[in-house]
Amino acid sequence: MDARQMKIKAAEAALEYVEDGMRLGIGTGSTAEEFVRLLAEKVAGGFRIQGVPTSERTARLCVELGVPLKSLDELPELDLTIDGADEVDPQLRLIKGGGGALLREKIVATASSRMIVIADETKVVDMLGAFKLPIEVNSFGLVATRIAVDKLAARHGLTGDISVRASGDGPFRTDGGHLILDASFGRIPDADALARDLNAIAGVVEHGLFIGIASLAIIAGPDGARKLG
Ligand code: ABF
Repeated sequence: MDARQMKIKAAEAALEYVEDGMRLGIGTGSTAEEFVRLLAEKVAGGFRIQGVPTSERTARLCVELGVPLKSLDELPELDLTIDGADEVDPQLRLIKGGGGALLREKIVATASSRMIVIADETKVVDMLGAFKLPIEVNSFGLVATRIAVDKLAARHGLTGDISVRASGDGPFRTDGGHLILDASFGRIPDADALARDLNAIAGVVEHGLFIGIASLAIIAGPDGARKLG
């Protein structure tokens, strides 16, 4: 089974949790896109859901495939969010944001009664951190924010490069117009404390540590999909 087939397996399993009439947060990334394709087939078959996308990219795909969308302001309380992740640990802590959508993903996920992660088995880790931690920052005061993040990392015993994510010949900009720092911290022994401390830095808009948000992860491997959590 190749990577795409594994993503489809995880997406198929997640679809089992989607009930007719649900208010659904819809995630970003290639695994979430497989979920959207399957969801669109259910909608074409008469399934009534209302979706809230976590990125402009996801919104475009949903419109293209006929998945009905609302804004989060129109649907501020969601039943379920289905989204991908870059890393998943045994306590269902996540690193997300490789696709640059972490702020809206976290806003939508935390507006939902439940969040289910869909991922292939390459995302499962014993400890978060091999994947660079995305930190969404305001462009105002970027240098000061980067110094504050560096100092915070040192207090947590973390070292490693912290670089501004690039796109083409300039900095990457999120849907919200912010920049992203990718921090190569390596293994993060206390992700909960790091998440709390990052939130205290004024220039940090959001970070990719999703702690206590996912209630289930559906992990697909060569032998099919399994549940974590
Ligand atoms: C998105 O899913 C991002 O937070 C994360 O980076 C991405 C994972 O992408 P993929 O499913 O393509 O591996 O929600």
